Amino acid sequence: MQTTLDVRGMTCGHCKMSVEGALTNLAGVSTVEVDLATGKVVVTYDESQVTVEQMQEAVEDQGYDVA
Ligand SMILES: [Cu+2]
Repeated sequence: MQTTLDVRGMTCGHCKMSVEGALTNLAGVSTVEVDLATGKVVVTYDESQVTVEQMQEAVEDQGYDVA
């Protein structure tokens, strides 16, 4: 499965790495592509292992908002 999260509040490379790291750490997430300019985060995942809600929580735990 693939989903696109709309993440608000990322401003620099460190933000990008924080979000990428938090999502990549979730079991079931295989790839994460962050577009810093638009805030779009494309996640490829196994829906039997992880939910979009868990991804949102992981991003929010890093201090960013998911629209
Ligand atoms: Cu930053």
